[in-house]
Amino acid sequence: MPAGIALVPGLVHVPGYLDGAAQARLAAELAVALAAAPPYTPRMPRTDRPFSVRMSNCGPLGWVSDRAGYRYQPHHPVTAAPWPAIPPVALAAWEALSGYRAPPEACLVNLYEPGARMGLHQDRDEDARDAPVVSLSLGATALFRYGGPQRSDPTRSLRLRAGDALVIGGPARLIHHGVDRLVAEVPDLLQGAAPGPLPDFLPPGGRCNLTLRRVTRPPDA
Ligand SMILES: O=C(O)CCC(=O)C(=O)O
Repeated sequence: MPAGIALVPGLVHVPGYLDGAAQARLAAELAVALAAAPPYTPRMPRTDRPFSVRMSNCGPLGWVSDRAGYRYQPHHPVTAAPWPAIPPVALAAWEALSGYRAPPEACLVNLYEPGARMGLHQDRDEDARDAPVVSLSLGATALFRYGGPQRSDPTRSLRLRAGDALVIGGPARLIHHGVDRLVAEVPDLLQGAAPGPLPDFLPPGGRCNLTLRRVTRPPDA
């Protein structure tokens, strides 16, 4: 795995994992995927309240939420079309960072406008919890919050910037985490490229996060 910072055992931050050129390639690949699987507004189970984040997915399975609950399904909840393939740049990140023996099956795409947030939660709808979740960020910086396996565990925050990767695995696989808010920052010139035009799917000041997940247990080798 490329050098990263272990924030707690199993939670590894790799700042600037994607350089400017790789971010641009991923954004171009995602633009094609999102044209096939348009972002939509998921709703909370039971309350039916809308998320502030818009979502889409790539891969054989996609994570969805609606009044009936959270689940993975092979098709888009609005268009009913199968999800498009996982972008090659994201697949390469999984191969480099996950240390897992099987490919990811879902790539959840979260789109944040300024003002959007994601409450503290665990990623626990996957059967293959021995696989990590691998996160990649594009666009604006997020104030990411993480705690422990118990909701009441103390939390800390971390700035996730464009190009950063975060691996949530091992003893950290079931930590609570979320996004408090986006943070307006001067673009970080150390990321290797001048910031280019925002891809069409990102509003001004917006952010895109991808999380790659293995959902089903792979057959034993
Ligand atoms: O946007 C992020 O960095 C966090 C995304 C997240 O927590 C999730 O997709 O489960």
